[in-house]
Amino acid sequence: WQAIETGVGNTQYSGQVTLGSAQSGSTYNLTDTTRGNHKTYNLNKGTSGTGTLFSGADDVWGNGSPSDAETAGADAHYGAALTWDYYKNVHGRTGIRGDGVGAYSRVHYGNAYVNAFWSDSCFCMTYGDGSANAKPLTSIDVAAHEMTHGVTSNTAGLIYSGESGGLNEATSDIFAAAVEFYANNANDPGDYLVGEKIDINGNGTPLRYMDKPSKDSRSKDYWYSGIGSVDVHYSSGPANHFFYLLSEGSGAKTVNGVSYDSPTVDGLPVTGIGRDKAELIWFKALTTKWGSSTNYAGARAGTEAVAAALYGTASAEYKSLQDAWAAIGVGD
Ligand code: ASN
Ligand code: ZN
Repeated sequence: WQAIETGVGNTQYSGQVTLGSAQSGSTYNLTDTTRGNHKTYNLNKGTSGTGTLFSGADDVWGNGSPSDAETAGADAHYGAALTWDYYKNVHGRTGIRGDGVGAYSRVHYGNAYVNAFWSDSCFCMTYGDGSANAKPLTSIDVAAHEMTHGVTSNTAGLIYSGESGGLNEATSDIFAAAVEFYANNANDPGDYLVGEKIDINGNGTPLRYMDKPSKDSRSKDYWYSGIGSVDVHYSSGPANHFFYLLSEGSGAKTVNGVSYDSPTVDGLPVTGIGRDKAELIWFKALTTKWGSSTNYAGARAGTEAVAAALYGTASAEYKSLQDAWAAIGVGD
């Protein structure tokens, strides 16, 4: 038996936050009893198993510095909780499979490992500590990105190669941004950047940009025949770009203090419909229209079916949707 507790997390990227924890005897542990018993484990540089469940004599986790092993645990546990809350409260999906069952997180994977990943086989997500073990990949957007791989795997099942792989990656980036906005955390405000807190390039630039993906010098801005042979983290570019355009529209814009300037391949403007509607369309297409081998053309068709049902084909939303697909080179 474990009592439901509310702990305090002193995170590296998101300031002081509330964490779901449990109390067993005189010991607290990072088990989020109100979110499917999601647990967070310390691998302590190991690369297999679960290491040890974070636990301690008080319900305070981390001190904001990566030198305290609990800090990355606090960030990861917080990111998982936000992602759980986002899917439940915004889309009515309780847990990755929609069955109320939590996954688990593992932090301190390997030595100075610069990646994070979702695994279907453990139904868990795992985080390295980043360069010099000082930049753990545990920011809100990275956690939401990895957890969303679990959602995609249990819904459309987009195969992780070719165009479906790019759509799979974009889905993780899109909901990473969505969760970050949803979190409304003063230390990590919502943006259309991926990985802006973890300094993965060592010069303060983010891993990916959704307004103009080619700013990372690798991602594609527009669809073209043959994009399916590009790494999925770059063939995601057009879909990320589509989501930005549908949400915010083309041209220059500043959101939460970040400036964007989104181009269109046809040179025609796109009028944004707002992030909430764009997220709803993407989520419904993912969960009710797409399948494992959906490509960009199929993605367009699925979102059109969703938007037609939600808003009608004569609506401003439907027009913007068509314009945004055309703007990234996906015709109907
Ligand atoms: N962090 C990467 C991702 O989630 C790991 C991978 O390449 N699968 O996409
Ligand atoms: Zn990914």
